[in-house]
Amino acid sequence: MHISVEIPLSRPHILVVSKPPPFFLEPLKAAFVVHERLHETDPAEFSKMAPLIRGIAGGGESAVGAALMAQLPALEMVSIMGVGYDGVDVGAAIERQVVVTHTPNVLNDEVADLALGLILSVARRIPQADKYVRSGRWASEGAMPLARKVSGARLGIVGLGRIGQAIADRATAFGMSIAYTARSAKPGLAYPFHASALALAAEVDFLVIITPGGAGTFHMIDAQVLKALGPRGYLINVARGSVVDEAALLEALEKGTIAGAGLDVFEKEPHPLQALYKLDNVVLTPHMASATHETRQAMADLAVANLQAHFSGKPALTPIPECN
Ligand code: NAP
Ligand code: 8YV
Repeated sequence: MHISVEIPLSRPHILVVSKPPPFFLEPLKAAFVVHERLHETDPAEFSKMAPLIRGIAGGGESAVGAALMAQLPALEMVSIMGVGYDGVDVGAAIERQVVVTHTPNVLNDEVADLALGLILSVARRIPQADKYVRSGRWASEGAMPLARKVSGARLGIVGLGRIGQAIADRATAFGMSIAYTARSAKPGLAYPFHASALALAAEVDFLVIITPGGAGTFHMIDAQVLKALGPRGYLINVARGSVVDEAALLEALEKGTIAGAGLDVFEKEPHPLQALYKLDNVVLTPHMASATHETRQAMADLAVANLQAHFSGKPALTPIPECN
């Protein structure tokens, strides 16, 4: 028996391109006619519905390319639940006058907290210490080898934007000295500016990466930068895997060119280089810097609010800078 479902014309049709958590999907379904990954699950049905689709909702890692947009003649907006939007072909969106939005600021604290967590974890060897206790080595072998002090150390921040500044605030409370690099110096901030990641790396103990991904930052952290960071230096990446040359990083970690690394993001997710798993001087987390109930809820709320604003005739709340 064929059941035909009547689709209300008044509610805008939205294509969801990620696997959204319920607290993102449910409000979307309440406000819009949602086609959940229809382009992947049922291409024939998708080609029938495509002319109706006016919005795309996705996550920070979603790919929204020119080819997908070209199939959606009524597309008006792309709402990303995440601050990074390097999977979106922004040029193609702008050419078609499609507004792209993201979720800045609501995750600054969370990502900065994890950056500090990774610094502490890798320097104080917290994951190894946990294993040391559980495996009985404390009882059988005595105290663990000594670790590295974080308070008072020199921190370099690559990308002193919204999250970079939240990292600097936390590091200040740890008595760390702070220096940074970005595309341009920030006249309102007292921290010393270095013109490149290479120059900055040579001056610090911990180098934290918190720039956007994409072509502008691809492999900005290469073998030369790691060499400048040196055998007592640690690399922390909470930005995007593409910013770091992962093969060069692996070699630096294996040879002791740098002391260690704390990594939340990888070139091919969810498949970090397997050789990293064997190393004792890295702490690995699964791209989870914003992953708490509170922050993911705030991100989902903002991503939905952007769609609602646009489709009720108001300006989007947080368009990406290129669409402003
Ligand atoms: P933001 O406020 O736009 O700050 C980005 C900073 O990066 C700015 O200081 C910018 O310099 C700098 N930058 C950009 N391109 C650069 C380049 N080619 N060379 C040197 N510096 C460059 O962004 P945000 O909100 O802090 O977020 C930063 C990024 O963090 C996001 O784009 C995302 O990729 C990543 N992120 C990761 C997670 C995670 O789960 N691990 C979570 C959230 C965000 P100027 O100020 O001079 O332009
Ligand atoms: C999330 C992120 O992994 O905001 C970003 O740029 O990388 C993270 O917050 C993701 O985007 C959630 O959709």
